[in-house]
Amino acid sequence: MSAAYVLSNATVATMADTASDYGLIDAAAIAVDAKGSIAWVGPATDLPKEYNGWATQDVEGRVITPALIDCHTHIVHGGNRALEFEMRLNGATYEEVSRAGGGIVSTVSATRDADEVTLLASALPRVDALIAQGVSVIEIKSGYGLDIETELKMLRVARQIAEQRPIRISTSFLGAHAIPKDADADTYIDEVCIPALRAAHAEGLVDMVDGFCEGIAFDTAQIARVFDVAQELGLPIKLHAEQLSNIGGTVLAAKYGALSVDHVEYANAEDAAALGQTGTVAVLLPGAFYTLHETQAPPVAAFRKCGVPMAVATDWNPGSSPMGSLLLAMNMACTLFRMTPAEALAGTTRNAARALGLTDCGQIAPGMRADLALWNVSAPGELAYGIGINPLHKRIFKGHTA
Ligand code: DI6
Ligand code: FE
Repeated sequence: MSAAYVLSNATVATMADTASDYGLIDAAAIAVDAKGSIAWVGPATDLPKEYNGWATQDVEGRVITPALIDCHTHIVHGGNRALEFEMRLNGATYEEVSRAGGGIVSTVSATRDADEVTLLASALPRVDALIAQGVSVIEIKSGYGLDIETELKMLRVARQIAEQRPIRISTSFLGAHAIPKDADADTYIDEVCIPALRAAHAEGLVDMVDGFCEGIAFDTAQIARVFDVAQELGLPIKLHAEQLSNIGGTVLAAKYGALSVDHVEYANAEDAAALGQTGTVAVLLPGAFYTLHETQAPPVAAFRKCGVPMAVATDWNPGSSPMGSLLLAMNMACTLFRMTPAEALAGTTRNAARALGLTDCGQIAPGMRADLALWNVSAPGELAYGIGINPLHKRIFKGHTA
């Protein structure tokens, strides 16, 4: 347990629900209590007397934001797909690579072949790269096992990461990610995916349930069967939807009160309206858009109009988004999708927390965890502006510099 302290002389982007844009406070102070929570934030001149006795750290005018949250990753996986990258650049499409037995299925073999120690050892440098950019929460999906044993193995490794590093991990069961080679999709859902979900849940390995609703993966009826079990188990859901085509995944997910729908390049105005009604977050993944040479951008203007909260994540995976920088994802969300820098930062803080169902982080406000990022920039808009620049000064995790 750390002692209580006050960070002073800061430019704070609170990203609070109640604030517009960044919720900027100049010449601000943040009081962090001994339990690692934020006790107070505001202009330093208004600091209540009760905090006067707390140790003060002058942050020399730096910008402080909530620590970042990467709300969509597949960082536990075996092998890599550099060969597939070359195939695509020689003319093959993502669907062709997938139908030729490449794509997700090739990562499945590599993940099945790797033991827990190997998987953990390959995931930790990815985690470290995100921590070095001020990330405090990472969502990690299963989905490269496609058998009961390997799905559980991936999730166990995801849980172990939080024991090895100062990071919070949220897990998503993504058994419905791809159809195993030579398998029938319906049989796979009923005989492998759903039993794997039940087993993983029984071991406490599942925080959320995800799926890939797409022509090359599972249709809405198959995904609905998985979601019914998620509901029965009391688990929140999210969905990879409308990434390559529109087959109704977004509307289905909204019906189930999903936390988020992810990718959504092919979502339309009706989809945006459905999300607006349920408060479901649209998670935008510019790394996959970029890697796949996609040209259809997600309907950001419609999301704005319908009040759909937007998040931004790396989708770090070996196929469609081998992207190890959340700051770069923010930059690309602005340049490729026309998000504003303030929306991009909300997308990796407040709205990313919401996409994970977390209510104690992603904003600088009393009662929230003191998960903070201190940046060597003079304004928060610089975070999305730089391309491949990491201006992190230091990260604070639950009150501790780490
Ligand atoms: N959509 C994606 O972009 C990733 N998964 C998904 O459902 C791709 C994963 C991969 O290609 O390995
Ligand atoms: Fe994904």
